Amino acid sequence: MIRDPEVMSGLQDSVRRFVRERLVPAEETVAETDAIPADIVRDIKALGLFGLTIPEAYGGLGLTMEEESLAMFELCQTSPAFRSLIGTTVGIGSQGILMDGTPEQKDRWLPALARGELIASFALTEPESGSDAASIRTRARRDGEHYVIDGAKRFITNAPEAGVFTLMARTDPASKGAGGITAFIVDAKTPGITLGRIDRKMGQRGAHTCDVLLDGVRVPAANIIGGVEGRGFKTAMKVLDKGRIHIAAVCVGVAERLLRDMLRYAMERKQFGQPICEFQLVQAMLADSRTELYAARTMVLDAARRRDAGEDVSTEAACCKYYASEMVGRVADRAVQVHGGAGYVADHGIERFYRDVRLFRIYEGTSQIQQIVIARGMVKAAQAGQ
Ligand code: COS
Repeated sequence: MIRDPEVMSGLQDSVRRFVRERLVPAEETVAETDAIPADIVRDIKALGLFGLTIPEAYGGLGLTMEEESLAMFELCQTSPAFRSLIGTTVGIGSQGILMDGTPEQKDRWLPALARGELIASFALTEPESGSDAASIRTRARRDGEHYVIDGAKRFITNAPEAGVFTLMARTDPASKGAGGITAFIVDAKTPGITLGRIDRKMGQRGAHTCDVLLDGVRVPAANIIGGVEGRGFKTAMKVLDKGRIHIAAVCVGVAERLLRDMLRYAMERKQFGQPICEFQLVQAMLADSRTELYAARTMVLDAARRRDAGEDVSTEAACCKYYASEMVGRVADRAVQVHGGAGYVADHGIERFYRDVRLFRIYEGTSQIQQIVIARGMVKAAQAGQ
């Protein structure tokens, strides 16, 4: 749903200009220094990008899913690290509070998140619990008006920058599955929290992940998202449903950029006396990429519109994440191929994107998890006679 086409197209224009004028020229610096320059972080805040999905009542832009997807199509036509800075606040880090939080929790946290003063991070994965999210071991034990949390979280995006965590912990040790899990809002400054060293990753330099270790971390009982124990797994799954459409939109944005670079190179580069875009085998790579990108873009917008209309899009969100993340992997591979030797050396940035996009098939649920979610959704719908 697009609420006001004129406002939306103004937002798309300003993000497009920002990407072209500020972010693309900084890509190399970010890759070399593994950091986003402070002046760019300041401009990202000033543009209101941290508040994209936080309702206007809390100082954000309150974008619908369709609007958010269109914004991501633009913002992600550059290194994914820039999106990652706002990604956990716009997406999985804040959405639990937004979807299931109490009015007091929303008042307390959302305005600072919308302004970018606080970065929110989503802490679900653990050393022994990745795809099997219901098996988390991090324990939260009630102690008067507090819970004491002990455990370890792994690969937590933006943990080094986070001011607050949406953190899933087991409050009922008797229940080994999803029902014993509770979602907490954890202030990152709480004593007992330590961070591991920043992970050295294959790509996405400038976006940081690390372990979050919790040792006797006292969190007020009032910080249980929604105030009720045992609902944390469902909160996390709902957050991921939305997050998967978001990541699919991110993949579409990055693929747009790669395809544009690929086409430009194919039109400029001459071999055998003519631009290589005249060769049918190169055309096949361009055409396959355009076709798959178009399909992914259309899927994302369809799922986003359905979600905005109030439909349960768990299955469609998984379809989008699965297809778009695999699609951008193929497009990046063809981009390297069309660039040939120039794609393999670091100068053109193509090999950097090739490494960057590999993550999309893994985080917020691997492709294999998306396949499981899709097939289960099909069976469930068939059983319900839909
Ligand atoms: N929305 C709301 N509730 C949901 C849900 C969703 N999308 N998906 C599952 N649930 C509910 C189920 O209805 C069930 O509730 P009841 O016990 O009341 O019936 C409960 O949650 C448990 O669901 P289920 O039995 O399907 O859980 P599983 O342990 O089988 O796990 C998968 C399901 C595999 C889909 C889940 O563990 C998953 O998504 N894993 C990947 C995690 C991930 O993406 N990690 C990335 C790290 S975060 S960047």
